[in-house]
Amino acid sequence: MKRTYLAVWAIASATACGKDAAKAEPAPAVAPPVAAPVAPAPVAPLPVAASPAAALPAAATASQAVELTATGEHYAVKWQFAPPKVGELFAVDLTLTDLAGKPLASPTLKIDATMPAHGHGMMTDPELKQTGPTRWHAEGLKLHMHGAWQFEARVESAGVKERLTAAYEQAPAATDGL
Ligand SMILES: [Cu+2]
Repeated sequence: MKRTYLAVWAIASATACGKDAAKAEPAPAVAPPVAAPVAPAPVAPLPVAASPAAALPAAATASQAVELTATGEHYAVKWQFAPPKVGELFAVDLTLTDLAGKPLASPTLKIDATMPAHGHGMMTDPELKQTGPTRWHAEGLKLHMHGAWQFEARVESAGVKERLTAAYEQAPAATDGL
């Protein structure tokens, strides 16, 4: 009895496989139309890149954003952020271009903030994401002391490295000095 059932199952699965295989063959004929929707896909990144840029002016006007610029020999970096409070996490938006304002070829960007007079950096490790051809967004920065900070961007594109810095004076917290 068991053998009979096994045989039936075997035939059933063979038939099923055969049908699937038969269905799979006409599929290539359907494939060309599938390839067509793939072509428009590369267009999608453009609207995506445009939306963060479009969102920026609203955010900037909403909170009187600080804007720091650093121009080097090869690159220009702009930092924009709402004025942070001492010890509170904040986010920054960055714009990175060449000196003509154009996007870099496959750039890598790393950021940091330090207090050169004290020889220390931040106590957090910000998360940086590229959001457009010239745009980055970072979360998780924290200036844990008031005083002279230096925002640092390390850029590399096509083998050309540059470190760009911009000074920022962190205001004391309202409770400092009490
Ligand atoms: Cu310090």
